Amino acid sequence: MPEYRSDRLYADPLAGVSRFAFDQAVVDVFPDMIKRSVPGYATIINMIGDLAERYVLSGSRCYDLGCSLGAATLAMRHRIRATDVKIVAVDNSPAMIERCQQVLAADPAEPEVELICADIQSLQPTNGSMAVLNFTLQFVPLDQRLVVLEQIYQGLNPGGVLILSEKVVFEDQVHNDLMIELHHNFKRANGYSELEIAQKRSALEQVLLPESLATHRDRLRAAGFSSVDVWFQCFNFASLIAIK
Ligand code: GEK
Repeated sequence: MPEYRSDRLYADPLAGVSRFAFDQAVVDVFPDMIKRSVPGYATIINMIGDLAERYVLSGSRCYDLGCSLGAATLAMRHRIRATDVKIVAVDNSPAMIERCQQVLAADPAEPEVELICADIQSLQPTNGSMAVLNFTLQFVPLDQRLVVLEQIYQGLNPGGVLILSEKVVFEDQVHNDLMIELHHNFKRANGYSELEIAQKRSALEQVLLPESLATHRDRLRAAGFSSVDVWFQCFNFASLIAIK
């Protein structure tokens, strides 16, 4: 299994903070980075497994869109009880895909996983019973997000489910500031310094574009989903379930 380092990417003062990218340096620290940065990440991954057991039907496909190192793929793979299922895992970062390939090769479980290095905007799912966008849509340009959700909706079978997890913003400014502060406290408690928090925040500006829960609910309904709501939230991180 690959070895991972702890995340110190923003620990030293940088002359200029460049735009955040999912490159080799991020891949090398990714499991530590996401666990220490996203409140509830482990719970969400576990629940993706629970939902896979419940929703994935025999003879269908599952999609992990923006799969990174395959955490959601593995959660689904280990919990699917249906037979003749294929998981399609997609990411547009070659460094992520290369490492994910190693992670999957070390995992002997069924079902089959097809790993694709591509932009999720160019992928048309088919015969899906479950799709996962676990903190991926937030990196897709705003004007492309509805098209991505429409493609997923088209590719799901009736009764199929989409899990959409996102960093979110709140319309009430006081509440929004409080959620940001509580998230920063979470990062401090996990060992990140003020400098690390500030430099990472600046790297993600213009790259990770969060929206409100109302915007996500409205867009999921506009894409066609009939049942849409939040099942998990911790501060400004939330996950929605949308059922076709
Ligand atoms: C997890 N889901 O561990 N097409 C394909 N991949 C993309 C695109 C795109 N347009 N934009 C971003 N990505 C994972 C965590 S991380 C979330 C997801 C985070 C990919 C990008 O390369 C990265 O691997 C992933 O989406 C986002 O459950 O780091 O905050």
